[in-house]
Amino acid sequence: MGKKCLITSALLYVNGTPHLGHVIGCLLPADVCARFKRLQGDEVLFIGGTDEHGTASEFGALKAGLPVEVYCEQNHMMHRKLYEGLNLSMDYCGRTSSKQNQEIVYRIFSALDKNGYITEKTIEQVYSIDDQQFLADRYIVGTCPYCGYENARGDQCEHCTKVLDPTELKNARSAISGSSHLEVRKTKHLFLDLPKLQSLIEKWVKTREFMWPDLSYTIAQKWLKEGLKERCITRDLKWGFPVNKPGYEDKVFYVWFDAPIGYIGITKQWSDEDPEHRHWEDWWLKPDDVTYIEFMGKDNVPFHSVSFPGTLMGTGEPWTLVSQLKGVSYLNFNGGKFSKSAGRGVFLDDALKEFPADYWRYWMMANMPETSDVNFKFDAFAGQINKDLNDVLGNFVNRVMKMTQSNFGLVVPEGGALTDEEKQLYATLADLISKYTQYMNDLEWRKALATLREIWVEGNNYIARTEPWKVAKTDKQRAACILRTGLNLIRIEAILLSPIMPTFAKEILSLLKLPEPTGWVNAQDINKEMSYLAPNTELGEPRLIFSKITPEMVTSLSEKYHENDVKE
Ligand code: B3M
Ligand code: ZN
Repeated sequence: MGKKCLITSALLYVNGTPHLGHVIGCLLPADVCARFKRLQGDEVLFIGGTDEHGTASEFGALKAGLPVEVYCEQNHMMHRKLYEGLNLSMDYCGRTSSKQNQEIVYRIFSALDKNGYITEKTIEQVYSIDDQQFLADRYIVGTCPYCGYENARGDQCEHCTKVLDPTELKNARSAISGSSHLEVRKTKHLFLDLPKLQSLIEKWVKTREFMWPDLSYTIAQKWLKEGLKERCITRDLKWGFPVNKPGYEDKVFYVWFDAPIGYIGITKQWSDEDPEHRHWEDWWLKPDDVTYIEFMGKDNVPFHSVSFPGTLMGTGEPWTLVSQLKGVSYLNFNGGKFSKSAGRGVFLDDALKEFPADYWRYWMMANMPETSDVNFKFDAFAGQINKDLNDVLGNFVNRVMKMTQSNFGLVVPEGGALTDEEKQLYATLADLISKYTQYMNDLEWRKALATLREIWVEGNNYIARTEPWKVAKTDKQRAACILRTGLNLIRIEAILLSPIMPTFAKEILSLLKLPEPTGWVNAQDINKEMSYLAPNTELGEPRLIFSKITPEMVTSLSEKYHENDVKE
């Protein structure tokens, strides 16, 4: 086995259906990375799951009329099914509410407390007498003092976007029961002393300067420059882990405290299923053995680059800290955020009904919002699928297969020596493959995909230049060499594509009667790679792999998903 590589995708809130924005931000790039690293021979552990605690789940359960445990369990299963539909190769999909996570949360909290990084403070908070509970800011609704919107939330008015304090709202009421029987009460809470951890965190972040992409590093620096503030890590709620400290038994840990620790808790869930072979400590407490890569949307970067590492460092134990941290901007729909309540966007359940998972996977990886937000449009989606996958890649595969079949039957043609034409192609391929591999390693997705397309274009150009359909009439040997070269290139293209489009890559390989790939392509050894398929090896029957998305489909999808509806 190669190096140990731990990969985590942000844990999505269990309430609500995942949408394309979630997929692009964390689930998909984490999966592509995991598949790529496995092919490179690394020992990969890909961990994901659902983030379950907090008011959002309590509220969701209430609306669904279910006990919160049942609600979370059902939604967790729903997420799991969709992840399978998207073909995610997670080694374990767990839950932040698991008993294993509770164990790790207690262990980490106790160490922080013992080391003097936990402080106590009394704060004022809105209490709903009818709901018999304190309300988080966003669960207090009322009229916005700035724009008059009647359903403004206590933390922010969705209508005019002003950030609010719940005490500013007029006609304030509980979003849970609608009751306006509210009062401000004093309550004692625990805080993580981030100011005390600041210099430790700063020193560590500095070591990541050349490992994290700019976007992540800049966000971390911005937070550190502003100066870290103490962060409240407990809540007056019922749904969460009860705080393991005398005097706080009726409170639970804040969802953002136990969520990132969930990566460890979920690894322990995985490990507990087969304790003889799996040891979660090998991944989390032997940092020198492990490279740890995290994926998330940019709003989650501060928690992962600053507070979570700070939490782990404060314990004084040698926890594995993130090596590469990939945060990306947003995917928007019709110019705004995806929102189920506003009926805006394409949610994963629908997406998987409209097109094969791999079409989505390809488009999203090729259009990753790495530098700025990206807007989803069905016509652009269709345009790219039709051009890149059908006209370029699919066309190459199909032409080479068909010409081989008609001139030589269903076998790899024999004969013909390599010419300068092939030698030049090999050199170009070696260069592009090593670039592509480097971009994949650096998590530079757009550049990686652009390079992959260059490889496809090279293939087409080679066939256009060498004209095997003409040559076959006069020089069978030469045609054999060209088509054998083409067939070997199909194999390479399929392997390079497989982290991104695993199902279609497998289909393409099946045309060559080859199994799923088990290793990456070695650019240094291009001669060997390009002669993998020996003369006379049997081939499968040619068939079209990709299909086009018609303009009529685009129009109907655009209408169905209200892509261009005018917003109020
Ligand atoms: N649940 C936010 C989100 O779903 C949050 C991520 C937690 S990662 C540990 O976008
Ligand atoms: Zn407002």
